[in-house]
Amino acid sequence: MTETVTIEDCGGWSRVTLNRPERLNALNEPTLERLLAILHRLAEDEGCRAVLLTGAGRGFCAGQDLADCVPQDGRPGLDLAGIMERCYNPLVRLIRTMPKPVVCAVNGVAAGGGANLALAGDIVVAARSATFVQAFAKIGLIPDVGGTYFLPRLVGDARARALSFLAEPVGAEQAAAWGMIWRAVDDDRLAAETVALVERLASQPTQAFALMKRAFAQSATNTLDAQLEVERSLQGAAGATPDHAEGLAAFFAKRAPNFTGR
Ligand code: T3D
Repeated sequence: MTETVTIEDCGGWSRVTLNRPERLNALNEPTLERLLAILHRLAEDEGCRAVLLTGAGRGFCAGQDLADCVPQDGRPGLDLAGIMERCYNPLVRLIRTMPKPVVCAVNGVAAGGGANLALAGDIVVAARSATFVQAFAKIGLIPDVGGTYFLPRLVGDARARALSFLAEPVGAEQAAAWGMIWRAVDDDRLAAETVALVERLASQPTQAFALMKRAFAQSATNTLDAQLEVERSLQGAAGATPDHAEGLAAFFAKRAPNFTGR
């Protein structure tokens, strides 16, 4: 049986691929459960120091599988609040809190929850032909999967509202120019560039990255004073890591550091 989400151990990092290309990698509940299980495993795996999330075929992810939303044979359609509680919200929280970087390689259209799944990544790189569309209004829904949180913070309130109300696609270059994503690259360079990026991240101080994620998570709602206190506390933890000692030793020895992720 073909898995709807595949995982490859690439030696120090892992590639996770959404794999329902005939549905533009739309997410049904078994797919979401498998994605969650894989990411939980990778979050715990100390041998995995970075994660690459991408899609098979011509799309990154078309969001919720809408076939499951339609009432059929006397069965009601999907309980939207329920699947958010069971799957989507834990997925966003997990990506944001897992103690290693998650890079999203957006290989094609990212729509609805698929767009916001991409934006949950720590670094988002998209193929130049990829588009991001807050498709929700077209089906009478509101942006979810973190959309109403991520979008205003990334692109500002005016653009967040227009993107949500109009449900118009944004191209990768525009998304990069607006600061919605890190970078747009030529389609035929996406795989190589994101692999190089994840390999680089996987050789860096993983504990410091985990602590950075905690600091950024808190900065969204903190005052400057509160955030300075967060930085003080987390820097204390970073300063106690072997990778900090290695970074210092490498600096004074004028050599490249050999970070172990501890
Ligand atoms: O709690 C909750 O609210 C639940 C969570 C919700 C989060 C959400 O994600 S809600 C939003 C769901 N997603 C959408 O509304 C996007 C729907 N798809 C589209 O608008 C378009 O397909 C795209 C803009 C993504 C791409 O358009 P295009 O023209 O490149 O491709 P296409 O021909 O529309 O799609 C290709 C196939 O994928 C097609 O199937 P077919 O005709 O070849 O058999 C299409 O039906 C299928 N597909 C695309 N998106 C979905 C899908 N099938 C099921 N669910 C989809 N979301």
